[in-house]
Amino acid sequence: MQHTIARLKDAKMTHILRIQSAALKAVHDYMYDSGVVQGMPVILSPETDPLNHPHFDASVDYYGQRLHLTKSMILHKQLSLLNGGFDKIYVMSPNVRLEQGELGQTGRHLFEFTQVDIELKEKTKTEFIGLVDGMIKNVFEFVMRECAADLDALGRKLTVPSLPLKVYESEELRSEYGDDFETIASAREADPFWVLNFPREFYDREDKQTRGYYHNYDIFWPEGYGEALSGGEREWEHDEIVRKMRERGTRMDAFETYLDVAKQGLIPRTVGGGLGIERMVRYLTGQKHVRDVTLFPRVPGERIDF
Ligand code: ASN
Repeated sequence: MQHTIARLKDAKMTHILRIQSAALKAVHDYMYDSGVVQGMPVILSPETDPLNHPHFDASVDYYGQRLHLTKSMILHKQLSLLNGGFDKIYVMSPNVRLEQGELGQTGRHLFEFTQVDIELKEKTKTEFIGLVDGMIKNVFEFVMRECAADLDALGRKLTVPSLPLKVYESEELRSEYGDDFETIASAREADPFWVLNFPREFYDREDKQTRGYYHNYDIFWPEGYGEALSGGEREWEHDEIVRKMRERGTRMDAFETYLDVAKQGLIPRTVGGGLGIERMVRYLTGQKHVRDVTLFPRVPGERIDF
């Protein structure tokens, strides 16, 4: 409990929260000006992102139905674009991912966090990259203008990234730096940068001609801060989705409605991604761990006292 009290009383937290507020205002204003409508978060659902990596179950039984805490709103974002009246949506989406304890050390993981989750209909990854480049620039400009005193108090110097942010192929970085290319490139770059093609989830579109090439991407923060956003163009064809679920051993009965919509050929063709808010604030404020920018941090493997 003493840790929690000390963190809540820490003057540093005031600067961090002011910077976070400015960053979030810049995100909302940019989205509004770009015609992206805001949806509300889903917290419990029979269907959620399966996450293609080991983690613990976080679900409850409610009136005989198994409901999962949201791991990401990917599937809901996609289906929300069935509406013909808008073609861009974002959600400030809380996610619960009961990660294994080792991830508590990365500085980037909380088992409860929030992402700005964005999805665009009938757009390409190039258009998504352009939109997010602009959002990041807007955040830096606004935070640097509004929060100069807070940044000073934290001893943090920022520079507005030059656009377009650099884009690398993951293979290109792997051949230059080896398997740990994410860490090495993040430590070497001066501005945030994009990396394309990470074989990952069933919903990220795999190239039909060049099997194994994924039309997806991550953004990395520089100075060794690591992953900031992940996303991609999405699969929309039922048979491709089923094939990839089988490859990953995904339980198809946990995606009944999604697969039903896919079978009817109704999954919209979309592209999107989610940017971790705590990770962005950690970078902007120059803190060591996402726990340092969070009032009530949930760090993998650690007991929560409040
Ligand atoms: N938000 C991510 C996306 O849009 C998914 C995730 O967080 N796993 O691709």
